[in-house]
Amino acid sequence: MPRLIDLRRHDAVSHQTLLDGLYASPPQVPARYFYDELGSALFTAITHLPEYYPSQLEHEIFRRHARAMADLLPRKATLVDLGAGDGSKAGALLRWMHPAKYLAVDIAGECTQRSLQAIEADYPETEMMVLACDFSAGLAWPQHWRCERPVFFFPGSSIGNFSPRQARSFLRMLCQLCRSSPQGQGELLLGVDLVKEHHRLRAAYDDALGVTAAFNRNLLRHLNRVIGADFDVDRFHHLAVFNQEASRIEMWLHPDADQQVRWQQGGRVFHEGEGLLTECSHKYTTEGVRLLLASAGFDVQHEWLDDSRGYLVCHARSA
Ligand code: AVI
Repeated sequence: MPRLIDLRRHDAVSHQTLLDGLYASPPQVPARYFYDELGSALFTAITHLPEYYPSQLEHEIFRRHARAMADLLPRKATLVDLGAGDGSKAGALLRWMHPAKYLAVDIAGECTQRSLQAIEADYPETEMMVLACDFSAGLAWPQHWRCERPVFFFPGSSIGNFSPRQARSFLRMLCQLCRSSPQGQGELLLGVDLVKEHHRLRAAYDDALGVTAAFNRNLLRHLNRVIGADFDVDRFHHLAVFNQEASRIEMWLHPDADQQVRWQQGGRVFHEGEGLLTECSHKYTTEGVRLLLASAGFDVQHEWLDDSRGYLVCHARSA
């Protein structure tokens, strides 16, 4: 069973960020609250939906090019999979790359650990470990851990869930970790969803089966548990809009009428017409990705696009 190191912070600080967001105007909730057990399962279901093209396009790129990518990466590397989930996205790389270590980082560490247990035997030359943490708030190595030849793997266009400014600081932080590795250098493989026809973007976040709607509304159930709130989940509906100015999909939960919601030591009215912002998913241009990486201290080495030019995988090296 891969070792699990738990660096999650169940502290007052992350709680306070959540409460500040709930009192803000418009109210908002950090996207990490999507991912309880059910939320993680619903997200996996989303990645199988025909409308959710990012997974399909990225999969196509890795299916075609994983071997070439692996050839470009250092031998005996440490593959650091950010938001590893069940480890399936890293599968194609693991197969060709044979890294010395595979460090799967995920907030739902136990789910990841269970998934890795099932595949561990297929990669006997790779030591597997799980780091349970909310890496969006920062990433630190476990004590005494030496990260040799780091290759950060950040697929799934999760970079899009940061604002452009947060994305830059996050990538800068990765670049610093590369520079502070024993070799003074490291690599990044980044998957990014690109701007495309609006109807296609919207459909990906508002699918016909309502799986994304369930994923969004499940966040309220999760809040009911973590802060003892009494959101009436049935009274909130899912909305996905493309904000062209900010080049991002926004997911909202709108109450069907004014809703008084209480939680431990607080509460507020969520007004009809005033939604709760649950997620932003920024969509980039190829040029935008290059600029972002350069501003964070990375040099782009290679780029791979799918046939429709809707999704980009970038290989960059810390400068
Ligand atoms: C995890 N992240 C990249 C997904 C996205 O596309 O922004 C989360 C998601 N939300 C709704 N569908 C998928």
